[in-house]
Amino acid sequence: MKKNILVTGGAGFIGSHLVSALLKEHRVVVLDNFSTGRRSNLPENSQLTVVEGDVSDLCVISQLFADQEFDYIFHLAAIASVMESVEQPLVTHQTNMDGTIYLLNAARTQNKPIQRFVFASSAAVYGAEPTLPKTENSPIQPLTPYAIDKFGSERYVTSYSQLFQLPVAVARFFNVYGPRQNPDSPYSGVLSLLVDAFKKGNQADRVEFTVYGDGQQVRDFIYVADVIQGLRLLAFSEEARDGTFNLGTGRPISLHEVILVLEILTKKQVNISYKAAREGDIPKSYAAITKLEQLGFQVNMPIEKGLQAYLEAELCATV
Ligand code: NAD
Ligand code: UD2
Repeated sequence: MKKNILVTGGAGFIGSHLVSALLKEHRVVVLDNFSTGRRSNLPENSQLTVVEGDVSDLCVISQLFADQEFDYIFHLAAIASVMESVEQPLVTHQTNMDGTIYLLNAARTQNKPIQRFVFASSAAVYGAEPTLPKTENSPIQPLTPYAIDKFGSERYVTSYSQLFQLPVAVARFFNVYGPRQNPDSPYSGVLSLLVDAFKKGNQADRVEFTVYGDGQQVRDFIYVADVIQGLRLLAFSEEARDGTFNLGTGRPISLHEVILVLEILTKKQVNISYKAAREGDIPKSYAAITKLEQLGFQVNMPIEKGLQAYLEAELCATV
């Protein structure tokens, strides 16, 4: 049966992929203030309603829930830039934490019982603590206002399940990549910057790129379609109820190795300029995903396949 599903931040990079997937079976309402999201990320679809509004505006949330009730909520709206949270902690806190509380409260007080409230958290909650791989029980060490608000929100989400029996699930995203990721800031995801460099250097044999540090830093890059697979499991499987899950691939790869894969796929060379490692850069981060796998998750898009799909979407004619 068709469900009515709210996706906050649904016009953004990850949200828009989720919306397209959900629309195959359900009605979807997107709440987005279009600060980084774009209308053009969303499909034309009679089952989709787009509400322009701010999750940190209590009047917006109250009106939205007065107008209709939801079966599921995916809460992805956030100021996703860590740098912005460092520069403007008060403003980002309003979206990244107050917005979560407003939504949780609206979810618990609507008449119809919510079937799942899924919250988009981040591997940033693990901070620089070196234990690897990161399991959901690894030490938490949030180092920035962004990470602190993500962890605070997580705690609110899980406390709403304990105090009010709201069915919830928390997803800790690792490094997500794929089409529609915005490469416009120097702090955008490294793969969006790399693919953008290939786009710009399209006609040349060599592509220019700056690596901060020695290129040996390790990440767990997960293709956006696999993130959507994980989010659906967190919402629709009974076993995910009230759990916290890493959403990664469990397959670490260094920046140098990723660049090599891109060179092989595009048959172009990257001319790397090295600069000092960014302050606070984490040398290695990757997920243990046993918990997610127990829900039936499989990595469908390992890095070679994911990068190929990403390049095809962004550079279509040239790859
Ligand atoms: P994004 O910036 O593309 O998406 C965020 C969306 O939220 C945008 O559409 C934006 O317009 C909207 N938004 C921001 N503030 C809002 C507000 N106050 N009210 C309503 N809408 C608002 O970023 P993304 O990469 O798609 O991130 C989605 C979620 O995943 C975020 O919560 C982010 O923190 C989390 N996350 C992303 C990554 C990643 O690798 N991309 C990693 C960890 C966590
Ligand atoms: C990710 C998140 C960040 C925060 C952090 C917590 C993204 C985009 N960033 O940062 O929000 O949650 O995890 O751990 O999801 N790099 C280069 N050249 C560039 C850009 C980046 O060498 O032009 C390096 C960068 O220094 C880092 C690596 O590439 O070592 C990955 O960078 P990133 O910003 O994509 O992701 P990360 O893990 O640092």
